[in-house]
Amino acid sequence: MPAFQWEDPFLLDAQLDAHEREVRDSAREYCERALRPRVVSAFREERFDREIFTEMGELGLFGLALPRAQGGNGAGHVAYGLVARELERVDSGYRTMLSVQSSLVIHAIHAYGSEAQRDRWLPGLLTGEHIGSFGLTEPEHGSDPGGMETHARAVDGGYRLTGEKTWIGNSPEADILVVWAKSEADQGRIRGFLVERGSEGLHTPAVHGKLSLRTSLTGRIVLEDAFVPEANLLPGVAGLAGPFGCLNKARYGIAWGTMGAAEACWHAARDYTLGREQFGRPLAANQLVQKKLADMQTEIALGLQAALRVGRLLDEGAWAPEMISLVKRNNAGKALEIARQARDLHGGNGILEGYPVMRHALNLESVNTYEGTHDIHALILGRAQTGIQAFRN
Ligand code: TGC
Ligand code: FAD
Repeated sequence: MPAFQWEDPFLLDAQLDAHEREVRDSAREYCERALRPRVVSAFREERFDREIFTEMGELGLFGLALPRAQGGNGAGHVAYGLVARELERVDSGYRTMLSVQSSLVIHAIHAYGSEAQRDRWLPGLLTGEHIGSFGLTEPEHGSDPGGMETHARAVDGGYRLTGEKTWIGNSPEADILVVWAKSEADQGRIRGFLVERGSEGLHTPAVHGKLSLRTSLTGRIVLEDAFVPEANLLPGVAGLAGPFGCLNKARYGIAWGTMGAAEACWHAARDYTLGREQFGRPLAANQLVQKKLADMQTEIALGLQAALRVGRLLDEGAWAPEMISLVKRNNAGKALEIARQARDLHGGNGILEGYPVMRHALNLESVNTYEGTHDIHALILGRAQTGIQAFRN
């Protein structure tokens, strides 16, 4: 009988193929060598390091789920998830960079773009030379993006876009912004537009004062009659299925990423409680503490298996969006709870920046909210099993 591996209870590693392990190991080496040393100061200073994009690009991390014929790595959805897990083990902000660039922007152009748009934008996005951004959320329309007010008016040679997007990852530095807007020329249906940096009428101020995800940049997209040429309309999709098609990919990656953050917190809590003594013995010798560690181990082992299962189904083309809602919701919520518990187990030290637990807990507050809040995914799952939508009257 094989010995129980406490840190990998269901032998996840043995369920990966050699290429997936290779991708995971190279991402882990990069994260430990290049990201971990800068994360504490980057979070403290709310510092966005643009070169992280080219570093990730050099490793081929942005094209993992894209076929080789399209310039991608062809490694598949599980490899992509494994990389998200490694990045978020260091900081959710670094995984956010991957999610936005890869799932929300590269996927949008790959899935819905013309040949010319793919040729023009994908190479630079895959290397990280170009940074992408994805504008769906508006100040008055977050969980209900179908209510968006941003609209496109057809003019000679293209469109004029007016409106405002907020909470947009990377927008202040982005070279290309995928903006979703209602097109007057298309009976008000939602269409995707590629808005280029430097477009007249485009402004992308940063959102400051975040107490969460401080290593990644968040901003607004303000469009004041901004001109977008006809050639920059994404031709392959109309309606909310467009942005949701990208969100499926990103939400799936979050299911893996959050487990990386949770593992970091669990391991930190185990190390800390083994090392610190109170009442003459290690904290880890107390039943209450061991129960918390066992709960963390259990939720992480289950969450990783679920993410792996959905990844395999994505690769096989046998998935449904609700599966992704289930794992995004569960894993983000469980990771947040684990981070809070780990912070508690560190006592007063848990609030110091030298320990990772408070930073992870703060980050996971955002992760539990973006890409569909915990409760919105509950409503998606509720609708699927009752046939009744409970979002609106
Ligand atoms: P509903 O009537 O359900 O659907 C409208 C149309 O969309 C289609 N659809 C999907 N297609 C593909 N995948 C999915 N997951 C889909 N969900 C819906 C649907 O078939 C329909 O198509 P059609 O052709 O019939 O028009 O839409 P609704 O307006 O009732 O929406 C319901 C709800 C609440 C589920 C939805 O609006 C929702 O998911 N809200 C959450 C919003 C959200 O997730 N925003 C994310 C913004 S981006 C972000 O947060 C990036 S964070 C950065 C990072 O990842 O790090
Ligand atoms: P609201 O929709 O106002 O929700 C507030 C609360 O009400 C939540 O608890 C919600 O669950 C609840 N609620 C809403 N409707 C219902 C209902 N019908 N029934 C029950 N409860 C309900 N968006 C992008 O487009 N691109 C990005 O790159 C991006 N990056 C982000 C980065 C960060 C750091 C953050 C915080 C957000 C980002 N977002 C982005 C936006 C994100 O997707 C939204 O914040 C999220 O969808 C929730 O919308 P909201 O903030 O407007 O909250």
